[in-house]
Amino acid sequence: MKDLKPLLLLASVFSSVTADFVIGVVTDNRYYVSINDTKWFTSGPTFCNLDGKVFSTVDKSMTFDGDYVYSGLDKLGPWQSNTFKFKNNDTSIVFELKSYQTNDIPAVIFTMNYVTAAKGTKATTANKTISGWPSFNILDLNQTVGYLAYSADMFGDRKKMLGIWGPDALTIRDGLDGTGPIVTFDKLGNTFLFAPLDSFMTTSYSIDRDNSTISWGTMGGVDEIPAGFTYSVIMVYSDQGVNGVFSKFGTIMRYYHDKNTERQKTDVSLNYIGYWTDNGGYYYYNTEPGKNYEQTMLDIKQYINKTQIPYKYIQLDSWWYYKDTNAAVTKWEPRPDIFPDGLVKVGQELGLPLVLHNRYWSKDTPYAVNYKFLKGLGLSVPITTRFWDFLLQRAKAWGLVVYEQDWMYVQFMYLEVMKTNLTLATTWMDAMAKSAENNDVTIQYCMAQSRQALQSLKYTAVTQGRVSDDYHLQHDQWKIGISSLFAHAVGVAPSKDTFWTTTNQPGNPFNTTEQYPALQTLVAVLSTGPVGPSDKIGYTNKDLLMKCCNSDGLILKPSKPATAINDQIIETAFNDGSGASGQVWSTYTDFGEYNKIRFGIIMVANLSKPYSITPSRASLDVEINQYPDSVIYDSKNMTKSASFSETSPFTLPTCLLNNANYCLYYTIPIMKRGNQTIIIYGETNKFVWMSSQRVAKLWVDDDNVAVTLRGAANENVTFAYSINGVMNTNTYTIDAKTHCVSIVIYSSTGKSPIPANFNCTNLLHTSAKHTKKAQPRQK
Ligand SMILES: *[C@@H]1O[C@H](CO)[C@@H](O)[C@H](O)[C@H]1NC(C)=O
Ligand SMILES: *[C@@H]1O[C@H](CO)[C@@H](O)[C@H](O)[C@H]1NC(C)=O
Ligand SMILES: *[C@@H]1O[C@H](CO)[C@@H](O)[C@H](O)[C@H]1NC(C)=O
Ligand SMILES: *[C@@H]1O[C@H](CO)[C@@H](O)[C@H](O)[C@H]1NC(C)=O
Ligand SMILES: *[C@@H]1O[C@H](CO)[C@@H](O)[C@H](O)[C@H]1NC(C)=O
Ligand SMILES: *[C@@H]1O[C@H](CO)[C@@H](O)[C@H](O)[C@H]1NC(C)=O
Ligand SMILES: *[C@@H]1O[C@H](CO)[C@@H](O)[C@H](O)[C@H]1NC(C)=O
Ligand SMILES: *[C@@H]1O[C@H](CO)[C@@H](O)[C@H](O)[C@H]1NC(C)=O
Ligand SMILES: *[C@@H]1O[C@H](CO)[C@@H](O)[C@H](O)[C@H]1NC(C)=O
Ligand SMILES: *[C@@H]1O[C@H](CO)[C@@H](O)[C@H](O)[C@H]1NC(C)=O
Ligand SMILES: *[C@@H]1O[C@H](CO)[C@@H](O)[C@H](O)[C@H]1NC(C)=O
Ligand SMILES: CC(=O)N[C@H]1CO[C@H](CO)[C@@H](O)[C@@H]1O
Repeated sequence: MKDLKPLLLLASVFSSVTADFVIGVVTDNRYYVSINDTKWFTSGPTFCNLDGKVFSTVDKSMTFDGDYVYSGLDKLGPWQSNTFKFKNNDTSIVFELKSYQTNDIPAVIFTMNYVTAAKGTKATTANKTISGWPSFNILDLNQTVGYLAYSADMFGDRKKMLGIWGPDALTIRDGLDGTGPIVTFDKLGNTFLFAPLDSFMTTSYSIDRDNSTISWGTMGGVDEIPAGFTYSVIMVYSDQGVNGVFSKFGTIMRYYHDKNTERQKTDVSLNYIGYWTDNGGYYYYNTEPGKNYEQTMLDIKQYINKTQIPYKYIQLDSWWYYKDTNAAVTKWEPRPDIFPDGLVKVGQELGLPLVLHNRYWSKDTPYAVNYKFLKGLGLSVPITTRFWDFLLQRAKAWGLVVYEQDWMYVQFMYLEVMKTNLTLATTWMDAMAKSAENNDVTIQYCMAQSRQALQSLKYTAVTQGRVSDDYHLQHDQWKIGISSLFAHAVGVAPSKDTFWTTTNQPGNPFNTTEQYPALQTLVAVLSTGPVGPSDKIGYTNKDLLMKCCNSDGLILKPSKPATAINDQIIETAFNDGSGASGQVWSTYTDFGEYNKIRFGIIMVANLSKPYSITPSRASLDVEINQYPDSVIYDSKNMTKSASFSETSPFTLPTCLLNNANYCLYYTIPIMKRGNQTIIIYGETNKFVWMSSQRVAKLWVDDDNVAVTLRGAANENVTFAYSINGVMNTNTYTIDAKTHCVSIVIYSSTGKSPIPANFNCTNLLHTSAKHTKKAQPRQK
């Protein structure tokens, strides 16, 4: 590589604490990425298929009409580009490498632009790509760099791979089902993430295992490209490890695609607990002895009434509609043997809005008479908004609020034309999401591939996604700390799926037990996604479950999903004892817009040896300038506390599943006012001590420390704080008129900083707007 003389350093140096990230471009379409003078990536061959031939820089059948340097300003900021123009006969293609002149966007974007139409582009197999841009050599970096590659469905969780970058990385899955974000990292925090920036449904990467290269491009089945088509791949850098890079990537992607996550705030299933009947649930294809499903659902309702568990919706899985012999749905309508009185009536009797599950469509669906469906292998796919309008509007009369689209990946993989047509997959997904938006329904994606997860950046309606296998199908499906990183980045709340709150549930269809009900409940709460138990009637541990919520069933949750810390990911990749040997996840709740006050949570499970943690190792310093001096508490022993800062690490002890389920730690900023040291613990009888759902406002300035709590009318809230080490734990009753109660912990003036008429009613998360039942449509 000695001859690599930079012609131009683009955006060149992104300075960071640990290193300088340099993207260098040399003449003739060659580029590299280095950290502190060590090249992590050097360019592989640029190529593209045209007229049945492969044009490549390797055999010089692809050459460029010079290197052009441009600069400009786009949505992300000021940029500079190196541009290479290739021409063959009438076809003209531009390859662009763009970087940003600001440390806010430590990213490089590679774009391939077909200026004119191209024909005869398809590759030898659909898994390959029809072009290579960017393309990198998979270098042997002497065991210093690890990787994490998301692959297959469940947001890339199902076949994700971690290992050491270099020859071992050649086993990374690629192609149509394999492609997902790839993250590479060293042990110091230097991290790069690669993912498509757009054209999600048609962009893949392909690994050339003979030549040790990885190339991004349009999927191999596409044989024709219209003039003006482009795709881009983004590479993002962070010196804060995998958590840091996903945070940057997410911020950039959500902004670039205008992903509006506000709809999550009014999605009942993300804000309140609900009862589930999906795979792993007690009543999944299982009714009460001698009863049909309608009677069983009413028994469940009666149990809810009796126990006063404040469920705010019910999920009905695939057992209620019509399917063919291929288990594909023919009619998405209630079967009379399931609901003899019909779903409108049952919906009314349940008195709760519904999350309704759906599968892939049958080739013989009668709906194909009136609406356009494309037929594939054992299934068919609807592609018009008109169809979804029909489907969703009718279901709203049953009480539908969330549409759960399962089997996302098969609808892409088992319809040949999806893999050859440049627009079809997007048309299919657009139609579903746009109709949901128009009908005020939200969507959960289930079994979604990475490309579909990324596509959800385009849709406000897609508020949630399943990020691991079905409950009870895989005993450790609760391990969502890695897939949640990806889901959160694309603005989707991760769902861990249903769970049981008690160990033994006699007569269950899985002939199994739940060894870790408390861990399951905790993981659901920390996910920020749905919290939906599926216990047998009479078998819910209400005390455990209600640690999730206020008395109204409102989930008290952190500001972002709990995610695996960098050192858990490093240990999984390197397997050399240098990281955390088990599950160590972190999350936090932020108060305040600009000067964030951050309360952290560290969850530990199955940790086989002690691990020393600091705020930065816990990624609690991501997205804030400085992590405040804090204390750390062990939830199992409140008298055990230690100071917690970069210079005061805390040693997490071994925490084995069978002994403890989990271990849980809380970090709390220390507030000093006058001669007082104030520590606000919060609601220590809930999983999340400090949640923005409970704490409507923290009044913190030089003269005051006060909190305003909100909740259900007359709800009693236990809230704790300490002053100079003296603990105050009291029960406060929420005012029925304002839905508030305030506690002044410190005031230098002796006066409360809280306006007398402060009213929490408008600040309450309310499901009212979306629980209203639509009127049944005229048939
Ligand atoms: C990069 O260089 C800086 C000094 O310039 C050094 O402090 C740092 O440890 C280096 N980082 C890596 C990843 O080598
Ligand atoms: C197109 O370019 C190829 C070289 O890539 C050449 O062999 C062929 O004759 C050209 N065809 C036309 C119609 O110009
Ligand atoms: C690879 O690592 C070993 C051990 O750390 C070191 O001795 C060797 O010089 C390194 N090789 C290269 C090419 O960096
Ligand atoms: C395509 O790639 C996937 C994932 O890497 C692999 O499982 C599958 O066998 C490949 N299919 C073909 C036809 O090569
Ligand atoms: C549940 O309670 C509500 C309100 O008291 C009542 O209207 C309903 O009939 C009860 N449902 C069942 C199934 O017991
Ligand atoms: C792709 O599918 C769309 C929608 O069915 C169709 O209009 C278009 O012609 C197809 N494109 C190609 C190249 O077949
Ligand atoms: C259920 O599991 C137990 C223990 O694994 C086994 O002994 C029993 O035969 C199983 N019963 C059924 C019906 O599968
Ligand atoms: C709690 O921690 C304190 C201080 O480390 C210790 O003395 C006490 O024994 C612990 N209590 C329990 C129940 O573990
Ligand atoms: C703290 O300061 C207040 C007045 O500012 C004083 O009344 C009080 O005694 C002091 N407390 C301690 C523990 O020093
Ligand atoms: C709250 O506590 C008070 C005092 O113990 C009690 O009177 C009231 O009924 C409680 N409220 C609720 C909703 O349980
Ligand atoms: C609080 O706000 C709600 C909604 O705006 C209003 O109905 C209620 O009267 C207010 N309560 C008080 C005590 O101001
Ligand atoms: C694109 C490319 O570099 N292909 C090469 C991969 O390796 C084989 C065997 O070494 C070569 O024949 C190809 O040219």
